[in-house]
Amino acid sequence: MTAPASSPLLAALDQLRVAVASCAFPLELPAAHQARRTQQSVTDQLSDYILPRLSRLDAPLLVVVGGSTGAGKSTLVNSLVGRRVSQPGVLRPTTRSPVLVLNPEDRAWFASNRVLPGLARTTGTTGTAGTAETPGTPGTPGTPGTPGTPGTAGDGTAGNSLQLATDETVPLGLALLDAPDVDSVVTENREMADQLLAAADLWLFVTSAARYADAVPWGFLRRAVERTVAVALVLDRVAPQAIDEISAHLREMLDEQGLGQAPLFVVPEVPLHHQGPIPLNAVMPLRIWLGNLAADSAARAAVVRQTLEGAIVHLIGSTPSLVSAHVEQLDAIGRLRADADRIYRAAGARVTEGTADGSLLRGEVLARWQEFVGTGELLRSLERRIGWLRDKLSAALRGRPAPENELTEAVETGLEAMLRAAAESAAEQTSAAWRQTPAGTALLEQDGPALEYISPDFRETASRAIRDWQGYVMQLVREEGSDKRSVARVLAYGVNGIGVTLMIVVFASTAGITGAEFGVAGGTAVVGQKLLEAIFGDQAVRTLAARARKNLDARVEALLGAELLRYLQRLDALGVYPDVPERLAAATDAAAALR
Ligand SMILES: Nc1nc2c(ncn2[C@@H]2O[C@H](COP(=O)(O)OP(=O)(O)O)[C@@H](O)[C@H]2O)c(=O)[nH]1
Ligand SMILES: [Mg+2]
Repeated sequence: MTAPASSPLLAALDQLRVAVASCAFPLELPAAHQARRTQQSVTDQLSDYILPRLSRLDAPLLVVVGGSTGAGKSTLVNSLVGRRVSQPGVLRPTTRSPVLVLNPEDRAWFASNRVLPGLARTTGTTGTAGTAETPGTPGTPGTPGTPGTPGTAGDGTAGNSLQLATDETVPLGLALLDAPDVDSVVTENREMADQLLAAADLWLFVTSAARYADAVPWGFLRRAVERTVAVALVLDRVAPQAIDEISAHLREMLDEQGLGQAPLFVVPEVPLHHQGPIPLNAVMPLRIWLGNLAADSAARAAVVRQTLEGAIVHLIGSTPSLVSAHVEQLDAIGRLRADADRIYRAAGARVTEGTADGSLLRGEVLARWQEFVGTGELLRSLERRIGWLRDKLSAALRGRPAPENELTEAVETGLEAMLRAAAESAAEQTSAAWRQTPAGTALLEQDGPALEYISPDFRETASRAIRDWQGYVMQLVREEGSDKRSVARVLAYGVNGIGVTLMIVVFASTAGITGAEFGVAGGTAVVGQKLLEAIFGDQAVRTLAARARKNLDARVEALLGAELLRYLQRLDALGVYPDVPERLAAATDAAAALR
């Protein structure tokens, strides 16, 4: 086999890796948990095994020795090598850094970060032959709670590291990795075992006479079958008189599970001296088999091809579940977004309506307006005595010490209260809508601004927006008043008085201007309407009112839009992108076509 460093398949799988990495499952939805695991295992499988292996098909074979606690893995590795490279013993369920034993000439390949790039390499104490030996501890497997023991092989705090041990006895082209127990009580160990087996070209699965029927190892073996990983088995620690019976039973089980073709080596249990090695003759068949495999490049290539193809097929088969889990996230986010959008749009519409239908012409605003134009009396006599009213009005506008300022303030207060009520109710409704799902609830409870309430600076922002609008209305009046025909009258009534009158007219623009049904609000505004018409003419008043209204609507929309944005930002921050499913599906198809 050659080294297709830039093969199309390699490029396609690298694309697939990128696409898989761009999937995101931040919301707790039904498929999320499994999808995160699948994403992790697919990513690991690509970077730990498929990509490095595919880029160097002729690289040394990685044989991972796996199995349950106490099966005899470490002892077996030590016995095959002929010295203690990995610490045996089951007394210390600590995090262990697995030991990789290899021929010194294969060192470059495994020392580089091409294989298992996530694991740092350590070399034990001296970096020469015998490095992984445990100084001063033969026969004393140590006590729990001494993780600091210097130089303890295969032990210690470096959970995410790989310990390299070189030895001439390891055949060139083949490395043995003593993996943590697949059923370790330490989670990190189990996960590490999982990751290492996923990086193997060949599983050397060790089981013991006492444990060969256990469920956990069989779970692993089934996975190997599923992915067509090359597997060889060692039935370890069998009492010599039970060898026939137990190996026959195990063979039967292997047949049933689709592993009938896997080589099986039986190692009889013999008394060991201080956790020492198994006598050489007991491991000789296995040692010879491994040696032959290492020496036969065609056999090695066949093992690689089998495991690699199985891994790629499995990988390609697992991306649809990632696509659908990502779509599940997108759908949930879409619903949350739609809830927030709908509620804030409705709130905006309510404010727009409320600032036009006369609702604002109540309470303080109404009182100030009446004070501003005179008395309620004036309103009642409006229809008959419009000319007289105009005189009275102008007197009122000129004669009083700026009552329009109080009216302007009342308008600001009234408008601010209306906006705030709308924003408060929208925040309440949106959080209630989000609370209906666990995913939405989790989002609300995330760190950050409390979304159940309006923004802390809402009142201030709203007041500023209203004052800016009032300033805009005054400016409109000033501009309109600069016209020769009206300048005198504008001066007579005062820009502020006319401006605030225009506001009142805007607030009743759907409520009475058309005439037929004057409520209090309509009647109230009609006075202003008549006044403005007298100053500017009907057409100009209509235009002014329309411009003032448009400007107000835009400000309301901006204010509520900023409130809504807080929710949308929280959704955006999840990093679930809509183009991912398509890209992942395309990358999968591309890889599948090249396989
Ligand atoms: N008598 C005997 N003891 C063994 C044999 N293999 C392993 N052991 C002991 O069983 C314990 C666990 O072995 P170890 O190699 O650490 O198993 P691992 O957990 O699979 O790595 C150690 O105390 C070993 O000395 C064997 O063939 N014969
Ligand atoms: Mg061990």
